[in-house]
Amino acid sequence: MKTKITELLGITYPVIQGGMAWVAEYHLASAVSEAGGLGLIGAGGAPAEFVREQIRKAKEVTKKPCGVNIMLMNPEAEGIARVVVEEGVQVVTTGAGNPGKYMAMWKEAGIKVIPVVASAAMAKLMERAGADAVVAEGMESGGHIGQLTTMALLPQVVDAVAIPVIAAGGIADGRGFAAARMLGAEAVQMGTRFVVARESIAHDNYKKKIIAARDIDSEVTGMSHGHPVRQLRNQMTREYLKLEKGGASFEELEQLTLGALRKAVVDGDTVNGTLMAGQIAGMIHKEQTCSEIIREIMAEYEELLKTIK
Ligand code: TUI
Repeated sequence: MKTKITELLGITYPVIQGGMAWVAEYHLASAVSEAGGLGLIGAGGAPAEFVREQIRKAKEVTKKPCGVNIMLMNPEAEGIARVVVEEGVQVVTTGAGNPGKYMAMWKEAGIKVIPVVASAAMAKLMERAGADAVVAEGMESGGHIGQLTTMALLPQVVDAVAIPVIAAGGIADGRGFAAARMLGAEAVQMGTRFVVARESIAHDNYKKKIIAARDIDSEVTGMSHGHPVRQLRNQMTREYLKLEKGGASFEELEQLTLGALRKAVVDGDTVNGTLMAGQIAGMIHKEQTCSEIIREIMAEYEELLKTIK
């Protein structure tokens, strides 16, 4: 399937895997790239040298390019920004901030830069700064989110910029893919569905929680201090939201979530861990390989096209 994004990135299918902290290690990233999409190594809060190792391991197992997602709130973001240049990474996506100060360095190294944005204004800013494309991420997504839904955000970003737009948030099957294409997206990015991929190293307990989740099972914590994070409801979110409602300070709330993503992904702690997942968790019913996921979505899309005039 040809779109501006498959052309830009040299991939077979316009499907990008979200750069999920702890989950998106080289195993998942290489599997998505091997399956014809674009896999990303999610740097999350990791040290720069860990990211370098991940990039090298990905290169050992696939000849296809894997990108790196840099979470800009990570204090090590600057070091990681240099590592991607040193290791010859071809695609970088960024999240949770403005990557403006790294843009010149990345462009000079020939890296394709794709910032994740949550508003049309940010998309315009990124285009002016030299971005090759943007991911417009709606608040249906898991993890750190903005304020707008994909349905409202995506067409406004598409109208605001001339560079290709990738849709994220609330997309997990061929219907979502088709809807995103109709709203002007040249590709989709999916996170939650890939957490449950066979090649994802996420703990089985976490995968099972996503598979068991219903449409209404996610909560947004941290809204009061400007760091909204979508995750599945559990004891931790109940405690967090109770404290937050009572006016708890940022520091107090931070104590509750310190290391909680690792607890969920690595230890399988579904009680105190942060089970980041999008609103579409309710439509994910089984573990599949990355190749099965991508092929299924493409097949559903092709079938859908036959039903519309
Ligand atoms: O970054 C994400 N999602 C994430 S990052 C993350 S790591 C984390 N771990 C523990 C607690 C909290 C976070 C988990 N999920 N998505 C991309 C994204 N970027 N969504 C929204 C934005 C965004 C928001 C504001 C991008 C730019 C922006 O601009 C602000 C500015 O600096 O102007």
